[in-house]
Amino acid sequence: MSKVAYLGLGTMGRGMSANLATAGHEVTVWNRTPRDIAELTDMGVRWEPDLGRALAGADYVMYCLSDDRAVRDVVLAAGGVAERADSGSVVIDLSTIDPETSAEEAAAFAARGIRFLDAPVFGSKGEAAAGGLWIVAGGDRTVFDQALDVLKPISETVHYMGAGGNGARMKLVGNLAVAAQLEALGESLTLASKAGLDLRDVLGVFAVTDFRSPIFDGVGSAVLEGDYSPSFALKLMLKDALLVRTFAERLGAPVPGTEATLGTIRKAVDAGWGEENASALIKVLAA
Ligand code: NA7
Repeated sequence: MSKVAYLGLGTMGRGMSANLATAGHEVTVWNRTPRDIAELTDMGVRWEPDLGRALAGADYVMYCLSDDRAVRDVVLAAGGVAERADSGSVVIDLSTIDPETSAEEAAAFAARGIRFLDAPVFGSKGEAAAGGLWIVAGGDRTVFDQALDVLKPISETVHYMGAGGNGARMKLVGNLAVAAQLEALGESLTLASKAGLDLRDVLGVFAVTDFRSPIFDGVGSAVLEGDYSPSFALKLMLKDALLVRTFAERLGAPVPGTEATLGTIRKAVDAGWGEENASALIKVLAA
């Protein structure tokens, strides 16, 4: 079993660190802000307030931080992970960030001979807690194969996408599809409601047809109950839609649907729903 330094105890980090400990790894967690980790200490997770001490002697350094800014602060800034991780560690970034930031990380670690994978995850709070995430990883194949020891305990599937950066690229490709589905669900339910259809019947049809989707099932029923408690915060979906747009612009790929969804997300965030679940964008369409 390995020694894991796990950085970032947000929604995703709590579930991931718990599952790593449950799998038998020796997990030390660090977070910028002190957190109550009583439920994790029961599983053997150790809290370390000092980043340098958390990194010392780790076989793996893993983190799932909010955004590019967080990765810059924790990893790339002076005194960050790229400077202080042990040269023998394997570093795994599970955050959803710009592939260009991921490339900066890869270069910073390569300069010190440290092995690095970009390995963002699909799934949100429930999948993180259940060890059922879907990981998309880029980097050296040998490093990937070795890292399965710590990737499997947190995931249902682990996909090797090829060269470094391809995990970050795949994640944005997938997030385009997630945002499109939420926009489609919101528009469909609003249209159905205005047409006088029973929305439970509508979801019943959505659940069995050839356009069915777990997102329509899970989010659809929560929306009917007015439940927007965050599994994946709307403010993070705004971050992701902006990343998709920048990524697509660089490549000259048209994303008019994402552009429209971005408008919906912005209105929802401006309405004060950024801390709610990403599905809160549907409230804009229903208004
Ligand atoms: P959360 O629950 O918002 O957690 C974010 C984590 O990132 C949390 O540990 C934060 O620490 C940390 N963070 C955020 N900004 C910073 C900075 N500037 N410096 C240090 N640490 C920071 O997000 P999720 O767990 O839902 O999502 C994480 C990623 O997975 C994200 O990319 C999603 O798109 C997918 P804090 O507690 O605020 O000190």
